[in-house]
Amino acid sequence: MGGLDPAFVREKLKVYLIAGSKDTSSPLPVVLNEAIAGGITLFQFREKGPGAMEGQMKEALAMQLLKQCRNSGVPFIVNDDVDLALQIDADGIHVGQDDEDAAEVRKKAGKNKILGVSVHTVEEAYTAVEAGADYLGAGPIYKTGSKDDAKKESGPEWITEIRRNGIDIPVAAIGGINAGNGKEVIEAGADGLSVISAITMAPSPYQAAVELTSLFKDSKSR
Ligand code: 3NM
Repeated sequence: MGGLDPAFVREKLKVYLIAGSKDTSSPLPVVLNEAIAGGITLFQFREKGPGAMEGQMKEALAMQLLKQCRNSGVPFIVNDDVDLALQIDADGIHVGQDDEDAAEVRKKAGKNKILGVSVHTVEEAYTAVEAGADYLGAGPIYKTGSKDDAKKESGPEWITEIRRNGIDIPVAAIGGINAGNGKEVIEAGADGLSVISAITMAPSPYQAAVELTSLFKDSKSR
């Protein structure tokens, strides 16, 4: 188990925006501001893929986004860059299976940072829990255009399978999720919906965030 109160983490996972500078057509800080106004509960800075920023440019953008999140009480997670996360004192770190080992990240980050781990098999899920993950990222639930090396989509059944195996730590579902299909994902047992394109590519990121938020108002969340 991770270091944080699972009830706190569960609350924060609900509408979880993930984005880097290449995921938006308007500047990312503008999209983030709209998404925050629309009610997102968590943000992950995922600066990856062709043309991604590095070094000082990446750090400067991270600092700017962190400030926006801090001003509005939205925790700020860094994807796969432990040094950056520690340097800017982010609220958490998310790692995939090909990134730094989660147990190592937990050691470096201490107990008080949120640690998320992407999992695609039940075994990976058990290992992530052992390593001290606060939440699991489970996907891709539906087909995604936002990750070049994404695995084949699993459907909401992947969430059901995690729960059936007795894993009850907070789970954020990811991959092709939007306001139209999010409800069935919550009903399958997900605590939160992680999205890139549903917000970053929406004509109104604000409206998209509002619609995702509203799914939790009439769904029975755990
Ligand atoms: N991780 P969208 S799928 C970043 O399966 C990421 O672990 C995935 O983007 C996984 O909401 C994915 O636009 C991309 O489909 C999600």
